[in-house]
Amino acid sequence: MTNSGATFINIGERTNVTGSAKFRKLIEADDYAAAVEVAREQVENGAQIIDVNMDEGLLDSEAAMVTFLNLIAAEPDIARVPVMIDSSKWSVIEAGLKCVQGKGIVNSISMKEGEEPFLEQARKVLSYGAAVVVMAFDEEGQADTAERKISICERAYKLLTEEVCFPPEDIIFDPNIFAVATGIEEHNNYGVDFIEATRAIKEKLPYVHVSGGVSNLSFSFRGNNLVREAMHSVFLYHAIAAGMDMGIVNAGQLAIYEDIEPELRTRVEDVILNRRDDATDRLLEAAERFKGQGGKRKVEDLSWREAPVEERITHALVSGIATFIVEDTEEARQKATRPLHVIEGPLMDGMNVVGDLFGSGKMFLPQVVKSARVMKQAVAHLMPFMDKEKEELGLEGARAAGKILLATVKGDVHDIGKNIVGVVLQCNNYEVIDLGVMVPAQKILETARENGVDIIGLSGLITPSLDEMCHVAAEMEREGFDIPLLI
Ligand code: B12
Repeated sequence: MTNSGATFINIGERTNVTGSAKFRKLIEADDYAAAVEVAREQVENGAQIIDVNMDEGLLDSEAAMVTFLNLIAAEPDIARVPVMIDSSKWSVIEAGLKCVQGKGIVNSISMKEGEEPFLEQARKVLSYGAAVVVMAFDEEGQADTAERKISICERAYKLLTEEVCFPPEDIIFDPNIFAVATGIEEHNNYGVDFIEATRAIKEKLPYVHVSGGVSNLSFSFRGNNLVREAMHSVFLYHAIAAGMDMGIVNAGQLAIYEDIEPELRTRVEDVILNRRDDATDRLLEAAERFKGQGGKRKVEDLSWREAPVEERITHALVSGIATFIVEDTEEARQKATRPLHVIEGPLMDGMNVVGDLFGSGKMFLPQVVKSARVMKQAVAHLMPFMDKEKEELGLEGARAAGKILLATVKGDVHDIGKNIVGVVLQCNNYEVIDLGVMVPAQKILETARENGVDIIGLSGLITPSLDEMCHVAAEMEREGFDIPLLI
């Protein structure tokens, strides 16, 4: 079974006291208001699950877990994503399970202490209705080879589904991502072991998911963010293709696969796929040269500014760089006959590149969130020019050509296209009522009736939205609407 980048789920790792010094200090200082902001920022930047870990010796971890979970439950922007309750202490997990809203995920249980405690914990997780991360860990220790990872997961699957009746779709296996390029020969195959185990687990164990903590992989390159980001992206590219469904990642720290300097990418790939004996040495040598270029690299390397404006716009969208987007959009506008042509031309072309990279696993959701923000800035710059054009055409103040209701259907958050359609319609003298995103059918129909609209226009880009659109159409028919539906 294969996966694509677009369905990969990013688990935010910043609300973890063991992984983030900033978050730890906030919790230790009892500054929960600021700690909640860390969670919000994670979600805004594309995390679809947040991992919460309070395992710190000096903390009352149970109390901290409960306080934090209760606080984020009261924040709609954060509470819309599931929480992964992460602890090595069962008492902390259970404290979290008692107060988490919606369906939680326990991270993690394993057969480290044998089958009985494993089954007992699994029964409790099930009684709380949560999903569970199962580490590939047994009485002998953590699984390192592909064979051991697969056999432990098979054993755990059998126990969970047969002894506990645990729903297999709620099982998330973590087959352990270990550090590669450590200089120890036995570690060289760790990347391949994870990828191969993932492939086998997804083939052999129906309905389960596979996850992992990605930053472990690049542990040997601490301090060299450029190399670490490249390693994470290359690894995810291959692991996702093998069926990895989700991962704990630092959403802000992922390189775009295609953007990685080709020599570095080859050397990283040699290490991750264990393609040559001297792979580690060659990466270490390259890492020295690439050292210090991490993080700020994309902003500092301005060679892309020399390219024609259309390419610059694509680059800005793909890399999520907002710095020059207004300037570039303006340049493109001056070249174009109509402001709308900038949207239909370079901006749409750029978003299509983003879509292709996203679809093929070479770009990840947090990066697409940034692209969407850049796109919105560009469109916002063009808006006043489109209004002006309307004025010049003498449409301002004229009687509206018609009233149209626009909405992105329930379950779908994509709104860039809908907003553009709204702008175009307004430019053509339609009065537009825009209900935003995730709009239920009933709200659409009520608003349409109250406002006596002439047309309903629905937007939505994910496959389930088609069904939702059919549902709206059926409801329109049932309620006796006879106006056109535009999709
Ligand atoms: C940007 C983007 C996002 C952003 C959206 C930000 C925002 N505020 O809109 C974010 C990062 C949030 C996002 C999230 C997701 N996305 Co997305 N996303 C995209 C991307 C890259 C570009 C979409 C876009 O804005 N294009 C530019 C606009 C201008 O074009 P457009 O939307 O097609 O609109 C034009 C026409 O369609 C038409 N139109 C649009 N609406 C209407 C309405 C009417 C009435 C009319 C007449 C015309 C019309 O006119 C517009 C102008 O020409 C596409 C890939 C792609 N190439 O489409 C994936 C894509 C749509 N996303 C995809 C997926 C899978 C997701 C996620 C499920 C990922 C995830 N794992 O969580 C989530 C979905 C969350 C949800 N529940 O909706 C898939 C959908 C696959 C599928 N078949 O289901 C795509 C196709 C990527 C891919 N190749 O796999 N995404």
